[in-house]
Amino acid sequence: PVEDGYRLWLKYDLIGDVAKRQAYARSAQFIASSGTDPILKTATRELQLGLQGLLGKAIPVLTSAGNRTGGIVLTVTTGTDSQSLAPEGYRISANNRTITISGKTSAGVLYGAFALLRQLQTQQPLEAISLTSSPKVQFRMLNHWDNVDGSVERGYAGMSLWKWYELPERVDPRYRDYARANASLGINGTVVNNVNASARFMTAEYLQKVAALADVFRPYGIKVYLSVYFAAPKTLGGLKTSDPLDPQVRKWWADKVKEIYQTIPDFGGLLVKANSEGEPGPQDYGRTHADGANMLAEAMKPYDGVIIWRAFVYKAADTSDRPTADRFKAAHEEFTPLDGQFDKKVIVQVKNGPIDFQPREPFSPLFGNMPKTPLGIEFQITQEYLGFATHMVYEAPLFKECLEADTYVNGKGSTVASIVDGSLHRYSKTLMAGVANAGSARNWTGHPMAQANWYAFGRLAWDHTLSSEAIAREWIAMTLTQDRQATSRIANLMMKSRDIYVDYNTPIGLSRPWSGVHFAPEPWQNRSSRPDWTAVYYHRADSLGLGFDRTASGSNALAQYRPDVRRQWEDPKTCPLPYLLWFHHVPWTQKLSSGKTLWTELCTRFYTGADSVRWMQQEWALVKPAVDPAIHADVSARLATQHKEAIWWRDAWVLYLQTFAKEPIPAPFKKPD
Ligand code: GCW
Repeated sequence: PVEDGYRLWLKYDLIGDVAKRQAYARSAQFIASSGTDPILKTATRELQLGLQGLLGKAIPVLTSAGNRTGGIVLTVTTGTDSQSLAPEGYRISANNRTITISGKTSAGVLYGAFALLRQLQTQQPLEAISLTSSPKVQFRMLNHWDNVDGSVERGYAGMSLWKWYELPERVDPRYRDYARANASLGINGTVVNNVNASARFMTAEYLQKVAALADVFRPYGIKVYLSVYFAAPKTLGGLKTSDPLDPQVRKWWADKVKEIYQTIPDFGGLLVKANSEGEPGPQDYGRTHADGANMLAEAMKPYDGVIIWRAFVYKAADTSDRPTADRFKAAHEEFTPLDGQFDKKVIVQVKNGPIDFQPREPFSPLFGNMPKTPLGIEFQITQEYLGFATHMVYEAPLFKECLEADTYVNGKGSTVASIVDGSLHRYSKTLMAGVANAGSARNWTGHPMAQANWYAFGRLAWDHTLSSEAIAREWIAMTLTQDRQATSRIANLMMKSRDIYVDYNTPIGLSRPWSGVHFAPEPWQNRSSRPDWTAVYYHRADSLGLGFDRTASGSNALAQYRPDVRRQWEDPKTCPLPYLLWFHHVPWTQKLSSGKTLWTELCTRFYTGADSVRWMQQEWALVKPAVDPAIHADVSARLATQHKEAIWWRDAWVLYLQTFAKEPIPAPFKKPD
């Protein structure tokens, strides 16, 4: 059959190397697993399924190994050797010709089973295997921005995976494959509806539908969560208000949460976008984000669930009524005064950067500045600002750049990751969320290479210390090819892809050069109902120069960072080039740390960026013999589109900026494409 990408990284094709296969088969003569725990059963079945494909034969499942050796034993144990494990961690060890996968919980064993399969998929030896791994973050979640009508906000891979009109009676088999893919990465929660939420998800009718999904996900250790429409008490409940301090409103939510748990006993919790981009919220009644979140936390009190409250806020007034107003500063301004006021069930979910998932942003200054409030991080896997599903952008380096950034809140080494994983401020809850890129497209993500972004997000949510390149190589081996040369070539391509995109799209700290569509180049766009919904608000090009002054002479957003960070970034000479125009309005003819003037550096980036896509095409052409022909052709075609669009980006920016810079395009770049 034609390879269509449906199987993602769970292909389990027969291992071609006979000697290797036989060696694996000697270690996997049987699986021993007992008990009726549904997640343990899943672990057993997944292992059996994977091994059958990889080894080309059925592996018997026994309830106990007895005195047999040469098999794989799955065991949930609280014994001494699992003591150092987190609840969902696993240990894989080989002893006396027996491989044991153990965990404190059945979920741990499930993750161990997938980890063992990964060893085979990437052709690692099994004989002396010894792996211990615990997730660094407790809530590892996908956020779907999926709507009732089947559309997906910022989704580029078809329609929603969830067929609300068929549920709960018809349960698409695909839901299970979705759960398998997530469980294989350790993802343990999914918010199934858009944060721009429809109140309909709070109706009995929709809760039944969501319950049917929860039934599918449960044996994979995945809990469902829902986004809520804050004004539901009014629109759905018929109350006069949705004021979080109103007793009737509080009762409405308490009853609603009770109803949810009657329908979905292991429901994960609620995600809230409030007073952001027109969504209702507690501020509509003069209350704070903490008032709103705490009201929901109170309703959640009898249950295990959590309240995840988003910090993605920027009031329109912030940009007009104060001379130093700056959207960059909004979340920090609204949320840091509330530190310590949130109920312990609440996690505040913060986007990685201060603006909005731009191709390159500095880390959000909220990280480090709310020591008493568990802050989760929200990344965007779907490529809203990264070329939709046509550009190849491997996102792990973007995620890592943020996670490894040093906030200096407790001195050197206070990385964003150390805040998110709870180690720095001893958070009681930790969370990493990714806005999903999966849809109804047969291959889930539209761009075949975008599967790697789902994969990388999941792997990093489990262990943020993994390197982007190691994750890329793993994914390539499991998904595309085992050819060594081709693997290196593709990994190299992936590793460079994000910088290439930034070069032709938003180099040196430019951002948001578009209006509504979020992709077409419109750096000239200057009209909107709000200034911060125009492109010119962000780049501030004028006859003198380019960039947003966020130093003390400008909006002073830099004051939200610790002195060690601020000092480096507030001096244009020491500010890293990739962030320069985020913080400085730089004269066109100013010499940069690269030795080039701003204008020449910009042209260099735009032109080499677009040229590099041609390089990507050439590199991809070279791996043709090692990759499935259908996938290869698909990616080739998308790269051709990417090249064409990279030139659009380059030309739109360069010609527009030239009207201010009044400088010629440097000679080496004046060549036809
Ligand atoms: O920038 C915006 C996106 C919106 C999204 C919003 C958010 C869900 O363009 O589509 O709405 O971010 O994160 O809430």
